[in-house]
Amino acid sequence: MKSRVAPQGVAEKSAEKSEDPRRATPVDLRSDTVTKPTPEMRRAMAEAEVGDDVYGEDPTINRLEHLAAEIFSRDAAIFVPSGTMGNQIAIKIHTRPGQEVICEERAHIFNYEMATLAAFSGCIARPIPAADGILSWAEVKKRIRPKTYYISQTGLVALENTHNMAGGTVYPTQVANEICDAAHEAGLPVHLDGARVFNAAAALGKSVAELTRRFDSVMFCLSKGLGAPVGSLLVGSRDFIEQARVYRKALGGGMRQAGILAAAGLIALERMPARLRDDHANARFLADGLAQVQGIRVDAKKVQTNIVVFDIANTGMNSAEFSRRLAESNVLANGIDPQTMRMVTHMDVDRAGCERALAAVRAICGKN
Ligand code: TLP
Repeated sequence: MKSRVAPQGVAEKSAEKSEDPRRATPVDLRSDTVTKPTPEMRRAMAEAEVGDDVYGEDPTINRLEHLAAEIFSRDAAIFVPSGTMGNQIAIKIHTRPGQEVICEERAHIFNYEMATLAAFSGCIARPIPAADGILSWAEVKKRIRPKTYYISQTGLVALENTHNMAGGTVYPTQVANEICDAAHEAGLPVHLDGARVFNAAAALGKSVAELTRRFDSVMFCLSKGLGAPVGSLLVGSRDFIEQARVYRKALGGGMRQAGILAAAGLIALERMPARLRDDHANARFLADGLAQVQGIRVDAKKVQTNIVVFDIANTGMNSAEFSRRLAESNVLANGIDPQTMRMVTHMDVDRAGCERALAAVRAICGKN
């Protein structure tokens, strides 16, 4: 493989018929973070009105924050450079050092945020295993620590919707609402890692406001399925967002003429939610195809959004080998453990790209 990076316009180019897959344009299914800004985004970035956002003077950032607050029916929002920073600022605000954060055991905040909840907030995670990554109040309740002075105390419940490593699974709104209401009754705030909450909304045919109304704070990403090059937002009450400004600065996330980024973010937020169903249909197409391949186990019916997680234990390959052999056909996908692979669809992979990915999988699994 010459390059690990997908060039711009993969979607159009992958449709071109190529005789030799080793010379074809990469089909990059490693993540929906790999998308390149659209020409419209690039134009908007070049022409963005900017100012110093640490002084609150960047008009494009201000527009993006207002739009995000409006879409989520909240008081306020703050632009942050990454989903990780948004989640960790929220954890910092909601907790005190020495507390526990309840989350599902495959949660991003627990596994992929460099233990920042310990390093920055002084907390530990209280992870709970849950089928398809979807917690219930009954399970959460059991992990809330008794209010005894010599027992570490629960400070926060954090959910993830869609749940990335469980395969892009979606919280039924009622289940999430029940957790929020009951946690509040128990005196606990609830944060949503909604990196892909627009995918959840598209899958359920509901608005993100409806899905997230009962959460105390929500982080969502512009740079995943929505296709922006950089950025996430944290939304919540005015007081919460004022505190978030302090911690964003403390973490080095106070950017200056960041309107250049927000300009692409505005296009992501205004235009891209409407096309997420295409990614979901492509993911289901991939899952249906993968389910037919000998040695692969995947329940295609569970693929609701843009992520396909599948078991390769019976292919005789581990995930490193599987990825390496796919890459020889210019199909990129990563393992999440030695026997599990993940493929993520996005705006730079079209149906023809998915067909190519399936053909490459069939070829390495010895079936055509
Ligand atoms: N997820 C990335 C990797 O870090 C695993 C990916 O390729 O899917 N919450 C969730 C649910 C996420 O999936 C991610 C990124 C984040 C937070 C963090 O976002 P960034 O990468 O912007 O810090």
